[in-house]
Amino acid sequence: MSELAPQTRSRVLSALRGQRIETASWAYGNSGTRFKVFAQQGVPRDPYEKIADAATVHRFTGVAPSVALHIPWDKVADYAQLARAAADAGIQLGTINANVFQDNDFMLGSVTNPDPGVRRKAIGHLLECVDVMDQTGSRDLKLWFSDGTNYPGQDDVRTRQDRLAEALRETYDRLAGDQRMLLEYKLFEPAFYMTDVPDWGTAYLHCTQLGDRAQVVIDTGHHAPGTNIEFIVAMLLRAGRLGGFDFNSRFYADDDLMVGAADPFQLFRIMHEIVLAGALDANAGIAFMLDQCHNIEPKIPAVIRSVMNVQEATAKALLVDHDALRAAQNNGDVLEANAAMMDAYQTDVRPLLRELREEMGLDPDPIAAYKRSGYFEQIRAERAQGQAAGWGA
Ligand code: PSV
Ligand code: MN
Ligand code: MN
Repeated sequence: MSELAPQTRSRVLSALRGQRIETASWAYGNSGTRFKVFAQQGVPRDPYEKIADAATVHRFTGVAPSVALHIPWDKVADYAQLARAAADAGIQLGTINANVFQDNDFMLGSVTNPDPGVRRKAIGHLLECVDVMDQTGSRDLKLWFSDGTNYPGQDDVRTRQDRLAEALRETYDRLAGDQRMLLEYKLFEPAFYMTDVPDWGTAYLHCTQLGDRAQVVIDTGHHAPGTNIEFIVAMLLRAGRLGGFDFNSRFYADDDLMVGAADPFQLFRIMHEIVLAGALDANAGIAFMLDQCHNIEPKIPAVIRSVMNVQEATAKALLVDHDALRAAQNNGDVLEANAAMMDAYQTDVRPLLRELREEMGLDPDPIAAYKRSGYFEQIRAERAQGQAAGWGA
């Protein structure tokens, strides 16, 4: 990295210092596939212990100061007390994720269910999540609906959209102050024929009908293979409707593997669009969240690795020479334009990130520092029996 111009170096370091990545409470608990949940030692037994693990990730990375909750997986009697516990541990409670997909009543859908009583129950949960936000001080409510149908003709597509719009409207109108609604889309699963919010276009349409504080969230695992996700990023940025990301990796479907593990180049291309739009800064309002499950790998180091992968992709994106890129684009120089991207992508940014961590008073190697810290030995001894995360519960 020694050839970096001093101005570039300080610009990149300062942007990386300001980066914020939110981890997910459910990543710290047991999880698995529909075939088996492998229990791990030392996993959290309650939301307080999930917060302690998230705070540990922040302690070693310095850029993960908040943790997202999933309700009711993280249900507690007193959310204000939970927020205080988080503050005492040096982090904040972040996005509140609603869960209207794990109740028998929701077999035919939650907010799009043909039964008005079931729809009322689902909306009641969404409103309850806003009550939680009032107590935790969270800005964002993240909504993902498993709603859809398995067979053609099972229900009426447009009527279901009307029901969805009604539920979103009632929830949106309950938001106050700077609270936002993030609407997440997913191509399929668990619905196999038609999902009610399958793509960014559907999410975008609903958001524009609601108001400025309704924004689309992109989960990187929720697309058909080969989808150009960075194009979606660019489109939503241009429309002022990108609320955030659920980062993870997929080889096949919604695999929820560590971000940057399957396709680090895609992650770089996504971060390039973010940097180009000046949207990395926390003030830009894009929430960079992890939505992952660590079924077979130790959880805390896996989350640390994921945070580092996002940092590496971001550092490379920050190194793209925009002047050279624009000049090549304007000259129609295809190869030089591509070279500007590839030169940045192929740079080894790990020395720069080690330097950043030293400047921040952190160990340059967060995973080695975590392993040396004795934290795992401590939680293994203290937490005799772990609680399964939502997916495995
Ligand atoms: C659905 O697949 C999803 O991506 C939503 O964000 C859920 O809230 C989350 O997974 C839970 O892991
Ligand atoms: Mn997600
Ligand atoms: Mn998902």
